[in-house]
Amino acid sequence: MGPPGAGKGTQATFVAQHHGVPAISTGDIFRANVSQGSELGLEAQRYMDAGEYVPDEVTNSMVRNRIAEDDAAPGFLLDGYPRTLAQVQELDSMVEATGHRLDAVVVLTVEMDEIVQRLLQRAQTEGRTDDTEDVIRRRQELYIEQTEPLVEVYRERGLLVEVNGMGEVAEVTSRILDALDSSPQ
Ligand code: B4P
Repeated sequence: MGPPGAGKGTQATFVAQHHGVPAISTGDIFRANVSQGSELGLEAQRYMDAGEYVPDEVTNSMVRNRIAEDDAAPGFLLDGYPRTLAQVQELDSMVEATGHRLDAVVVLTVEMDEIVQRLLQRAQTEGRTDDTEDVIRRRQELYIEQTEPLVEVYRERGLLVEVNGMGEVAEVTSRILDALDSSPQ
């Protein structure tokens, strides 16, 4: 977890590789569907372009299907999911149904100025349609309203691993791997 631009997608790839499990990114799956022009993509695009969350029913059923695939059987890392309380509840039921358990929830903390700088830089290099100043602001608001409260939910469950997301990418990866190694789960 972490606000938009905290480095979730960047770090998920390295951490998943290290643990030999797939990184399942809801944002990436939505973007792949958008570029394929699928029905899911057409539905997701209007929300993403406005900086809004894609509705829970759509997101939940997509994740449910993805984690049922063979490569996720040994375990998986979720990037950008859950983002709402309804998604937390759905994830609990998916985890139980598949015989998995949640080992840890990593939250990346990054200063707001740095986040805006990273996303505006990405706008120039990747041209993502949701990296404009207005949409970035809306995505930050939604994170604070809907996703930040989940940090406390996972803290109470003893699953939270807070990691400083400032600094070089490789430095942050080492911090995450060390924190996971020393987490009690
Ligand atoms: P995401 O794809 O998750 O987009 P994001 O929050 O911006 O994170 P991302 O992973 O791309 O960025 P990162 O921080 O790695 O979601 C996009 C949209 O999809 C959402 O707004 C929503 O509409 C929809 N969606 C996704 N999941 C959903 C869900 N569960 N429910 C409902 N809707 C959902 O990196 C940002 C930039 O910083 C990159 O350019 C990177 O290169 C750079 N960077 C990273 N680490 C850095 C470092 N240490 N130093 C310098 N730069 C760094």
